[in-house]
Amino acid sequence: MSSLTSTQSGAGSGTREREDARVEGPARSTAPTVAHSAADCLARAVRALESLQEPDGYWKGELETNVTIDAEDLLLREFLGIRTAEQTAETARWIRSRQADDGTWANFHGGPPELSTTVEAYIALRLAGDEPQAAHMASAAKFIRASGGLERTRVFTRIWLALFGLWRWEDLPVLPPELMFLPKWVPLNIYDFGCWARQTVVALTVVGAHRPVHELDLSLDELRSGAPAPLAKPLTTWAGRFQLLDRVLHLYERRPIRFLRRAALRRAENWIVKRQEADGCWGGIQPPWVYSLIALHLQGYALDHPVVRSGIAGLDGFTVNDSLGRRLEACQSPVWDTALAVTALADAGLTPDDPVLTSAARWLLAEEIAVPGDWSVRRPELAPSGWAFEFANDWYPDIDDTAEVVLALLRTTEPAGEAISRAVAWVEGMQCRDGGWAAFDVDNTQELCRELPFCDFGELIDPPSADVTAHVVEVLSGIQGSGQAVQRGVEWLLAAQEKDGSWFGRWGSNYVYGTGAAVPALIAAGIPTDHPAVRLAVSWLELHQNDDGGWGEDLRSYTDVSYRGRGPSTASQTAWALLALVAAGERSRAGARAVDYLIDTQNDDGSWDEPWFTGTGFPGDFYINYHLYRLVFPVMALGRYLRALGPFVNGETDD
Ligand code: R19
Repeated sequence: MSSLTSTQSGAGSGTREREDARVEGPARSTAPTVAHSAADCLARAVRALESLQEPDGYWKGELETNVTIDAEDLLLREFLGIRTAEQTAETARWIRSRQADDGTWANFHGGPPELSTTVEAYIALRLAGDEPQAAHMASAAKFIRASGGLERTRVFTRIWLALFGLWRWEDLPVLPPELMFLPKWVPLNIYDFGCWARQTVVALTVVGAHRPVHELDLSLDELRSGAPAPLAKPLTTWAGRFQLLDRVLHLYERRPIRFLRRAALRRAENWIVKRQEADGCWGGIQPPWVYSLIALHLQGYALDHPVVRSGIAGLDGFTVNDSLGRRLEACQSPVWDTALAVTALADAGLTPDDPVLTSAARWLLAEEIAVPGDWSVRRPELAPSGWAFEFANDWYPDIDDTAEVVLALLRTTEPAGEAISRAVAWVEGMQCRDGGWAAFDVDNTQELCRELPFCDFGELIDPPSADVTAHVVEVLSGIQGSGQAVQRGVEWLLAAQEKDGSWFGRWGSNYVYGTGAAVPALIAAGIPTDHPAVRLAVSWLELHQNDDGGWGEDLRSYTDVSYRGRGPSTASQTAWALLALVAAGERSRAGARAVDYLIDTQNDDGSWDEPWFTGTGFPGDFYINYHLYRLVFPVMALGRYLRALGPFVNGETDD
């Protein structure tokens, strides 16, 4: 740890300007130069963040996930017959670069080997010409067989195998397109699924009805373990009953009612076509995009059909190509990144009329959604508004982004009153019946979706979460007339607090994220800093601070309680904890040590290294490394820390 603590020199200097940091002597090229103070550290980080703003006013950090996405990109291209040698070589290079020494692939940095991801990566490398005898392939195959082989992979992986004749369609769960006919009040209708799963499921009902096989010139026998299908679950469980239903559906699949099947496929096809976005994507995320392209192609849409053409072309906009190889972003986060960057820079002391902030606000205002989406199925009377996470995703604005965008708009002088009013009304209208907020839909809580044999990967529903509810409570607390919605939200949050004082993080990892969101929200809503819930949260954070002064939480915390609040320190997670401590009015050593951690670990370029994934797509199954988190959250936290210390500078600190 640096001998100069932030409170001694940073707060003592009382500076919070954006001017060039005071750097003693020339920057050393070997070891990073440690900032002299919190203010210095912040100034460097602010410059780094400002330098990443795009000319149009937005920010967009890379959204890193795992090689499943890259492998499936090659498989999609192979299936459609558009795979090129160059794409294949470049993607293969990236996939090989992510392989662990033991030959496996994980779903997140430092994570355990993951069977389905390893299988998909292996197939992609076989497409690229890597021979099973090669050492890196043989070690992957050994792991795959030892983990149960192809027989134990997730359903999505086996669907890909079936598409290439490497698995029998008969041995996959059935999800018939007739699902499209279930009205919205019947359990398991498509609107019971979270929107990401809904779009994926609709496309896959079409694919499953066609049962296409595109033979490959390779067998994967080296990946089979010979393991029998898992034993049937008892009929006393929903899983068991759905397995029985699945057997019935397999019989139906042999001779579906022709006119019904045709009408169902037509309905699914129209549903999909209607939801394609301006940039060619579906829902802004890879799974529905890829399966929708395959579904439409099977329905007779040729490669030069405008829908298919723009769908394929749009993938280029999600492709990163650099010295490490070619990879695909599973999703893109420009709206989210921009909202967070604006708030962070405002916290760091940029004035509300700073062109950096006003240009970002103008870009955000142009992204407001003006049309109804799937959310309006449950809220037909509610006027459209809100923001999506991505560049183009008008069908699926989300409440989390909308809350963060409004928080950002409130920090600039750019006139935004009308957009803010529309957004606030929309968010209030999207409150769930229990008082919480989910990401995309109202009361999307049908847990039976999770029991379908088809659904063994990812989250299937979108119930309210502490992090989204906290962001909404935080923004609505500053809005006149939102008192009742806020009060119900606060009650929801207080009830959702874990016994140990933390909150679960649904979209960020994990309890540090949830707690870092909930505490500032409760304080914004007027809960006093000496409230027992706040005190308990502070003690939980202090108890989980690492010796280096930072916080970190391993993603295994989603599946193993012993990892809760534990893991190597990262810049973003340290910042989340610091945000909570500052909001709670803490002046203990913990905050100063957190600042020291950030000072000590900052790079010369003002940012931080963060190979660890701190974002969550689906607890347990899918994780995200948001490349801007390492910068926006430290800027936000350091800015607030220095501001909170403002009245105390030149004097008393705990050091
Ligand atoms: C907060 C803002 N958020 C509320 C929005 C976060 C968006 C995160 C990006 C999500 O990207 C995805 C989404 C879905 C999938 C899937 C998937 C898995 C199972 C089924 Br069924 C359907 C889809 C796989 O990868 C994804 C990536 C931060």
